[in-house]
Amino acid sequence: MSETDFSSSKSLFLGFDLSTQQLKIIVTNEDLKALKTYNVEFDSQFKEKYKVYKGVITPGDDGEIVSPVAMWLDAIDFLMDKMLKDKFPFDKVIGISGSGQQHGSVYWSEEADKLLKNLDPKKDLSEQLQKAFSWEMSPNWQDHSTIPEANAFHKAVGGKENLAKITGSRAHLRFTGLQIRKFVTRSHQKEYAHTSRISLVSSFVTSILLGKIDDIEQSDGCGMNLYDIEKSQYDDELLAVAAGVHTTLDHPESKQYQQDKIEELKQKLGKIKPITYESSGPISNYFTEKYGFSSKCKIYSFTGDNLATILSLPLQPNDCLISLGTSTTVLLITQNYNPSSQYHLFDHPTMPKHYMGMICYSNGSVAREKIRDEVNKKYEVKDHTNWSKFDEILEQSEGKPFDDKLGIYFPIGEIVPQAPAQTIRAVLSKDSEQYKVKKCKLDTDGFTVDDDALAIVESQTLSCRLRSGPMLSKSSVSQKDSKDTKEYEEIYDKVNKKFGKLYTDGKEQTRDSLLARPNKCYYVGGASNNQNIINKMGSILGPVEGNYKVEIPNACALGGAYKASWSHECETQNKHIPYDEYIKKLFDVNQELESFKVVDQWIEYFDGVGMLAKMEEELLVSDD
Ligand code: XUL
Repeated sequence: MSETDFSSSKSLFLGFDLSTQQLKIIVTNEDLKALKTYNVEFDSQFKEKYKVYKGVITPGDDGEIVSPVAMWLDAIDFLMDKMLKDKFPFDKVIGISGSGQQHGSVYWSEEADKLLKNLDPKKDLSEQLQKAFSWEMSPNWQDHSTIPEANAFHKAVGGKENLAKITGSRAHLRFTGLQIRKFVTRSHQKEYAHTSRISLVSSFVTSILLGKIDDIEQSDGCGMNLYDIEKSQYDDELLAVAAGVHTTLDHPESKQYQQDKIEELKQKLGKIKPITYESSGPISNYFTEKYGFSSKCKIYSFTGDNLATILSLPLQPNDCLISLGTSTTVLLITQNYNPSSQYHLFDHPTMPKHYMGMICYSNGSVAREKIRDEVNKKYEVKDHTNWSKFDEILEQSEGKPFDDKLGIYFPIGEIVPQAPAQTIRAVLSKDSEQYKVKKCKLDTDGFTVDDDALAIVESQTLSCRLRSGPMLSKSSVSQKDSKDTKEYEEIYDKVNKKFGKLYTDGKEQTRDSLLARPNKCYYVGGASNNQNIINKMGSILGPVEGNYKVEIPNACALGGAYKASWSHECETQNKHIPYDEYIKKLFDVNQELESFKVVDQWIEYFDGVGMLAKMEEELLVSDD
């Protein structure tokens, strides 16, 4: 891309994405048009210097996975140098925002403030900030060295459901609070004493850009297991756990000592920056002098990568973004704070009083591919990676009633529901109005390999439906179309009569959660290119406003750039512009969203809903 592409734009915005394996910067203009993406891969540039593999270091065999902080500093300089060589017009940039991998933490030393303030543009960041960290590493989200800490967090508040109620998530090994407890009590006691502040990866990058330590952004702060989402403040009991001074776990020497340690951690974490469009300040001299940024260029708070992803689309309440990669991830927007240990809720990064729900499944495409291989074996298709036969089975089922056969396929242990690797199949038998979910084996009760192909797509989708229901805002359907309410009421009664009360992850599915329908469903990632798979998913999920297939290759970086331009516009108009309205303009004009029609079988699939809920009760479960 040549200079002229930038020259036709009056002002530019940058969206950063500091992820595990690379740093990316996307450039957008005042019309939200993405003009260019720059990136640096850590392994290809810094393998020698930092000894990383896929961006991380695994020091031992205790599950510890870390990234060198100095490598990220080198990446910032490297990428900006690259832009400079490309004659990128830094002076046109008026706003920067972005995303960082979630949960990772950076430990600043007592000298950090001074060093950040006095950065010399003639030198590199990593060289000057060598002494700015009390620990030179940052725990990565793949770290799983904190099992004792997870137990401690659950114990402190009476279990995982209670922790999810307070913080939006049960204890996850990667969550910052657990990492901090390990740092304080097990791995780095001395370094903790010399830690002036703790940043998340997102606030670490803004601190560098601002030349001063920035506060943690509220929505990313929900990934710590420390922040009480409903009260919008840190939870003192959880801070006590993280600081290693919890009354029953750690038996601190006195109440005063405990209080002092909680306060100390609060100071190190600093304030949580509330959801806002207001900038955190101008970019620092280091960047204006070294690269030619304008001193008017403003830094807006960065957020977590999943949170930035939802900013790349005009998502409204009850919209779902379903990412079909190796794993399946569902991201949705809701105004309903209904937490569960099986999913995550975060504050929404731009829409106050809205939340982002996130469900992460480990069994996604690999599980489907295993069945595809079996189907190909049966039909003697030589190329086992060919999807034609699998697709044909799905295509033939289109619009046909649910066939009362379902399977749960977990070739690897599953996160949601938390369960070890296993496969179960079942048929729904109806003898004189009595419905029974009867477990069966392959090639018994008429269950064939072909049925597996359909059943895996159905059960994966039904699981999303069962678990997103409680998160979607109440009565999303009945508010939209009151004439349907009676019909839906009857459906609910029927389901109740057939299956009795339904439970998901130990919680009763209410009338509202079962009848909640998504507004729009967006499909992204590898398997969203398989039209048969997403047709089936769409017909089961039954979004009232339709199904869309989207391709957003740099979603997190783009979400960051959009956040910067939205913030800038709000600041210019001096008012909060609803985020979805602001970026919707782009999609209205460009019609970039590809909608597709499906046969809506939301009602018919209530039998599938009932079946899956009953089958999940029979799953082998794994402990925490
Ligand atoms: C989310 C999570 C990952 C990282 C990836 O909870 O841990 O998606 O954010 O960068």
